[in-house]
Amino acid sequence: MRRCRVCGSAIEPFMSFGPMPLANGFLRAEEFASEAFFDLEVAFCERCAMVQLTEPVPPELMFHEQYPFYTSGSTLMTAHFHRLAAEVAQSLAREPDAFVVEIGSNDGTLLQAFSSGGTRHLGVDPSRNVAEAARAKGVETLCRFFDEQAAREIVLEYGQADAIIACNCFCHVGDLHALAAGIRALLKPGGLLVFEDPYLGDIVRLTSYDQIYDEHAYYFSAGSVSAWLSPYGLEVIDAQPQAVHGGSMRYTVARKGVHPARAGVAALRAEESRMALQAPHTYSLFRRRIEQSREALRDLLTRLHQQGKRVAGYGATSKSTTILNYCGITPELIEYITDTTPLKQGKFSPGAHIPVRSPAAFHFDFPDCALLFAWNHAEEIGAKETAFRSAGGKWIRYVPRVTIE
Ligand code: DWN
Ligand code: ZN
Repeated sequence: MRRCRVCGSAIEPFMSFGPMPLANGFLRAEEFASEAFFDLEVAFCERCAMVQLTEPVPPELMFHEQYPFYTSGSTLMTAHFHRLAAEVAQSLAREPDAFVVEIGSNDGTLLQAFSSGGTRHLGVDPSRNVAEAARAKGVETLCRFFDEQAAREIVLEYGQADAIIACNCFCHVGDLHALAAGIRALLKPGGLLVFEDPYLGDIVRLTSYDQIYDEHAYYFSAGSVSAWLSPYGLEVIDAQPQAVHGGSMRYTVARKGVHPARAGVAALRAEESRMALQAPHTYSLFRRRIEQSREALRDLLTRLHQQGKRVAGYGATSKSTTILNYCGITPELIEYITDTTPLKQGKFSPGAHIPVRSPAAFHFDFPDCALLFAWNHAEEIGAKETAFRSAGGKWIRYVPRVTIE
């Protein structure tokens, strides 16, 4: 029997995607034979409401010295993180010698705003290549996984933190108890934790099931976050929806009773009741919509192939690994995927083995259609790919439903 990794209750998966490779396991042809696969199954806990993977993949396999995702790859995301940094900096304006820690600091995109202003800061990230990119920007970075032990060592060297920030990080941490114990140890009594992750309500509403992959071990809601943090003496005091990454939630957390809760928390809890995020039938319906979305996408790609149309993927995202493998999309249906990340170019996509090429290949000879795997960056990509549209190119999207236009 499987157990909820937050509250220990028995859980059953509501959806199985079958065997999946590492979402960011871009590989060379000579590595195909040794590629590892893991069962991707997702469950809802009726007691604490946490939606979670049933079999988390060992973190060292996912986060290492060749982690191919760089936060700075999107201009709009960079601007988003600079705005968040400015907000946190403002809240710390009266703190003498404030200390800010970012967990999952990647290439230092957010902390750079603090380092350039001379604020005491520390990034923590287990992936060596991105940690080194951050250091090269002047961002002080500790290259390791964050847990209670790491927190205690940071406190010994720097003292407790006035603010802890984590963006698109906590949902990646398999052991949420080690994480919460670390936060409790690191946060100053009056300090604030601000974290954001893809929001379960948006994933269910938009059927954006491609957010479900090995690195995302949890899909948070206000209800499940409160159930997780409460035993550690922590409470959510604000929740603000964010448009980024196809719908994220920014939670502000403090020690219980230290700061008053703001209106955002009650509003979100009411919205979660309205959406029935605490009810198991919501997830059976979600599964049915996922299956329908798969059929619609396969039908469209098969039809385009029969018509002799050339289709390329746009953005070799982690999310695309779920789509490609769950929908059984082969290099016959998608010729290649274009992506700006040098670490992915010249390799093949995990599992489906579709070649990844630079944007130059896309611009040199536009395909008839582009399947937008990086749909969460549609605004930024649409603005720079106007020539593709002018040449008659069509975008295929699958969130919130399969369309071609
Ligand atoms: O949670 C996570 C998020 C924050 O980032 C991680 N688990 C891993 C990663 O997920 P992802 O790979 O799904 O993220 P993105 O931001 O949707 O990836 C965009 C991809 O598209 C990158 O490989 C860069 C590429 N790209 C591009 O080729 N042209 C992106 C933009 C904006 C572009 O114009
Ligand atoms: Zn639970």
